[in-house]
Amino acid sequence: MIWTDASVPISKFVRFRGLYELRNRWTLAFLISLLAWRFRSSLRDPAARYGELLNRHASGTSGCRQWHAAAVALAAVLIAPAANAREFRAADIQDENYPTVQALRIMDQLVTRRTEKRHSIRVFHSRQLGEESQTVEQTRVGAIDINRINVSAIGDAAPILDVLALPFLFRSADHLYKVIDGPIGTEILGALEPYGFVGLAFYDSGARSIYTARRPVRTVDDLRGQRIRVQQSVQMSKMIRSLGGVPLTLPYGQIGTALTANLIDGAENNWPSFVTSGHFKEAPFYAMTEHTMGPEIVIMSRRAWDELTDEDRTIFRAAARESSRYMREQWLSWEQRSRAQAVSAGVTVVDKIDRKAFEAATAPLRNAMLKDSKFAPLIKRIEAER
Ligand code: GTR
Repeated sequence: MIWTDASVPISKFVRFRGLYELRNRWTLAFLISLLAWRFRSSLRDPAARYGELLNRHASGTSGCRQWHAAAVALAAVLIAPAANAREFRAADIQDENYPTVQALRIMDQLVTRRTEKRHSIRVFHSRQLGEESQTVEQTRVGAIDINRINVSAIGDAAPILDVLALPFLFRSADHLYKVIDGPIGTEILGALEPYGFVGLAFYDSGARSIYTARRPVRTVDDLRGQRIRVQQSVQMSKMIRSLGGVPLTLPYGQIGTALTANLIDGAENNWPSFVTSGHFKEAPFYAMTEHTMGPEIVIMSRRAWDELTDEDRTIFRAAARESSRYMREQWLSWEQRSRAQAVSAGVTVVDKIDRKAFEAATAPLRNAMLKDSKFAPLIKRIEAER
């Protein structure tokens, strides 16, 4: 389906915003007529005005003060929107046409339209603002306003997100959607403030699988000793170790070179990342381990959030959520197309995998997290979701 602006439902707050603007315009009109009236009456009869001013001064209600107050109020009305108006910087390490980047652009369109161009979002893709480990930090300190990032890549900074990236937590895409679209998802988004972020929405990321350069992975044993690149994430490193592999933390942008230079034997990712990054050319064995379905998340820096009015916050949140619907419409066909492209380029897909064996080997990660009283109830609620 093609996403058009027209297909975005006009929500109540847009109508409310219209009223608010109208009210502002009436205030402005009132203040201007007040000033005009004062100006005209002083022109009409300067002597009488002078006498009136003296009287008012004596009675403590100076006309000058009224003039001043009116002028200040007018300036406030005129200047306030301009001072708030702002271009927000959004980071996404994926390429220009990747669905997450397109979704951020949709978010920009919605924000721009609904704030009547007071705010907009400039999307920096392809690691223009750095790799994810850097953009997380920059978002925390407020140098980046919005960040689209994978939950694993921010899990060290906001451990609650590691729950969503636990191996074999989700039984299916539907299970994942139920969780992230429902109250649990809203709760997790709302729980990021203590870590310095504001969660706006989740985007799809499909399932991640392991791909290798020299020998295919069919069983857990096949991973023994293979050097597998992982995101900057303690949990992902532990996961590869639990499977007998050797985890190597590398930025996304360096995987291609590391594969070519034989510094790593493989990596793990979803179909669209495997293909758009070109890794399929260096690592032609894709094993459908589907070990995690950790989604992408759109976060905002606390600093940028604090600058927004309540009304604008509602606009940003709704825009992020609506852009995620767009993203989901794209995702399935992106997965299918990417897989087809890889296969036609000669990639071997290992889809007969004993996933139970992978699940058993990685179970200690889940069990360790279950011992943490902060996360145990959340994990159990996610698992119980039907
Ligand atoms: C992708 C994800 C990126 C990044 C990357 C990686 O699936 O969209 O945000 O985390 O994986 O493996 O570094």
